[in-house]
Amino acid sequence: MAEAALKTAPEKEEELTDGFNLIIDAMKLNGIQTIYGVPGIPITDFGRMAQAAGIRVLSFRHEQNAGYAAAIAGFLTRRPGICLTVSAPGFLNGLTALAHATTNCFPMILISGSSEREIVDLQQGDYEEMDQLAVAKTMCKAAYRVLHAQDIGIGLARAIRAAVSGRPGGVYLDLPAKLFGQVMDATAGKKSLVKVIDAAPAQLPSPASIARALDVLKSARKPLIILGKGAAYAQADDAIKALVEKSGVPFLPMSMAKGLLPDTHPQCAGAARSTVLKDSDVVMMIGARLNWLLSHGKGRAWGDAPKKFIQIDIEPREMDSNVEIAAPVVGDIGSCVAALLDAMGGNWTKAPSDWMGAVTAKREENVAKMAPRLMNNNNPMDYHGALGVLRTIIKERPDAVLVNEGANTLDLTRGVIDMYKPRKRLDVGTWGVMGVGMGQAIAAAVETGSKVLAIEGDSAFGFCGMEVETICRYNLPVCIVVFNNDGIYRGTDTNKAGSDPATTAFVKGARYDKMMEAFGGTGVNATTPDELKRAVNAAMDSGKPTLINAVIDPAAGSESGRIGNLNPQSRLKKK
Ligand code: ADP
Ligand code: TZD
Ligand code: MG
Repeated sequence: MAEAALKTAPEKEEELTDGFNLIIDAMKLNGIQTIYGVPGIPITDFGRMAQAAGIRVLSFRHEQNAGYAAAIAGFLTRRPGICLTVSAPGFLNGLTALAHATTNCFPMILISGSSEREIVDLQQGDYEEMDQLAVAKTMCKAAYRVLHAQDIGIGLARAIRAAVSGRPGGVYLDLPAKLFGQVMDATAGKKSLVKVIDAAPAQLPSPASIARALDVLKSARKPLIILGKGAAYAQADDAIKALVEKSGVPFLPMSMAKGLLPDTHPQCAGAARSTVLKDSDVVMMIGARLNWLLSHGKGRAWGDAPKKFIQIDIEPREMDSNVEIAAPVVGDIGSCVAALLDAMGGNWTKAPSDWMGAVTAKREENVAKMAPRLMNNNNPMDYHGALGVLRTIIKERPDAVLVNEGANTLDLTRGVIDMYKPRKRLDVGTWGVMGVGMGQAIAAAVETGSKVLAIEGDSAFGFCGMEVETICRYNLPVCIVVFNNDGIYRGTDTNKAGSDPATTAFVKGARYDKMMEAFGGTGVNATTPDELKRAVNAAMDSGKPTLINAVIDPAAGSESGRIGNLNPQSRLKKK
């Protein structure tokens, strides 16, 4: 009946709408203000119409970067970031980012146009033919296809809800070419739209789980709180601060949770990481998983002393995933932390002060050890000399967003640069994926209006570098610093078997700053910490798109940065 209604020629007076307009109306109804994507058949006109209707449509040079932008927009806003692509190849280019969003628990919707179902399903060779829905299903939290204009409202509502409710993640929405032009009665169309009410409902923890968690915490002599990016995502900043301070427990921020409480907070154990992992007896995880980034909660990094884990997470299946969880607290972080605070009451006894004292002593020792290295004026620059000046620049500009990727460039930046505010540090996330930098920088500028400093390894930058044109085109306040050490980890490798360059070495003395100049931005070549400081300060003050080629000693880095132990040879040796 629906098909017939669509095909019948409409009566003259009847007001009509179509798939294009219904998708736009459904997006606007649900507060979607920004789309990140790449145009082409069958979504070019849709992009134009969305832009004309007041949605900001940012055109990228590659879908993967648009996808990374959408993924991090989801992290920053708690609303699904939208990535829009063409069919098969464009869809596949976006898919890496969709899987990345799912892995990192960021809400995102990948919307791809697709080819004619009848032709695709008979594999008759349509333009950009692919069964995209089937491919997407294994990579994301949910995947939907809309075939009829009157289902657009429901389709988008399902996608939004799936992305943000429970554990957030990536959702695929398949829109076949034919859908866009489908015509229907405008009044019926309007009625078919759905405004999603309470898309991510609060999930309250059970009172018993709260009591159990506090019993375990009370029993601790050396407690530790680990804050993960789920805690940053939850935007329960004040409650988390109150819990940490009321408990008197040292806290360790995971990479993207840095700044949730300032790294300079007296209870921050960031600079005493190995000590607190080894010596703690009770560990409370808040929005962090015991995956490879925490050595799965066992082994040498965690020491020999028995440990009890308290874990706060919205996903019940996360509990006991790697080790036994003594006190699982399942719910959204805002509700769980509020319930804990409430149950702690007015006269909670703080964690033993000798423990906090020991952590502070270790932290001060480590900070003092690093200080002189950060002030070195070596020529060529090493990582510490360069990071010493960037650390001050972020200290002076705590509202700037720091984007960071690479190997040594990532690990050393994370260790050296203190963060002061929540959700200001964006990086490679759970996978350690290279190429997220430019997408993240663009989305951070667009979603927060803040200035962005992107510290990029030269290899990492190569995965997404063409987006400097996008940054210039939209005139975004992004300053990129490429740590140019002529290669992956180091620029000194040689190939002993032939005349090809070594697999990890790049063109020596490359000038990435020229790439920015090609599109009208500012390019600077910096060979000393002083030059670097001057150039970054100028860029952060002016907000003009800038790329600084920071020349780093090719011999300064180490293989795989801080995770060389995960290379197959090292793993074999360990066994
Ligand atoms: P990190 O890498 O920083 O350790 P992970 O990505 O491993 O962090 O862990 C994030 C965790 O946070 C996930 O297990 C996810 O289910 C959880 N999470 C995300 N949002 C919320 C929320 N609002 N409430 C509770 N848990 C959440
Ligand atoms: N491809 C993707 C998508 N992600 C990856 N993590 C890698 C490849 C492997 N890889 C790393 O894990 S780090 C890295 C690669 C290629 C680049 C390191 O070089 P860099 O940083 O120049 O970015 P440093 O400062 O030279 O270590
Ligand atoms: Mg490098």
